Amino acid sequence: MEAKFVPYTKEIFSKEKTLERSKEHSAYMDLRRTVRDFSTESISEEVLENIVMAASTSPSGAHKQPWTFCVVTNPEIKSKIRIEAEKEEYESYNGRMPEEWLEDLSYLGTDWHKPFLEDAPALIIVFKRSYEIVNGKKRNNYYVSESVGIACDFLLEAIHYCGLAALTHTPSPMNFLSKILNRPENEKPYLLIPIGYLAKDTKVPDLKRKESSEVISFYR
Ligand code: IYR
Repeated sequence: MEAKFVPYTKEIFSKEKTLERSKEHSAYMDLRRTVRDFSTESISEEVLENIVMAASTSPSGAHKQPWTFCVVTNPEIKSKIRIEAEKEEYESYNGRMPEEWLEDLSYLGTDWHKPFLEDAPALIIVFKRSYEIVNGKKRNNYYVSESVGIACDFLLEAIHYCGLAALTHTPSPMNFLSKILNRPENEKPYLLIPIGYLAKDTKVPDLKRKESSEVISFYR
């Protein structure tokens, strides 16, 4: 395909405004928390679609957009997912995860029970597509994990912006999702994201984020 460029511009702010916006945005992002308690209040399909389309604006290797977002609101499918996830998680919490891992998780208070998989009005299951079939032939995608990871980040930010909450859930292993959702061979489950409004009286772990000095090294 021949390169074709089109004009592009976006709003430019003064230095002061740039600083103000950087502070505002950082504080706003700091308000996002991972939650595990969702209200059963529904979310419209239009909202869900807009959130996914925001995620799909993410950059990707060779602009292949190597992702599929399965949006599950069907209660029977959610139940099936919960049953299979809990089977795997039961095994993980009872022998598959080493002591050190369980110790690192203990402050989260998690166990193999996953009620949020039914309570949350929607589950977004993100699949990564390692290749495409074009005219009967395999065509590679590139930097698939990085691309899909960034798209999930956009998804989480869109969810936060709408006043909704989410959990980045990775039942392990996740192959059961491919079966339940009948996904093609070129797709592998990447992340399961329950999304919804906060349940009343939601509590989150009292965690602290790292200081800037712990996460940034400036090379001036
Ligand atoms: N997947 C399990 C365990 C778990 C692992 C990590 I790393 C977490 O940050 C949280 C949980 C579960 O969902 O309970």
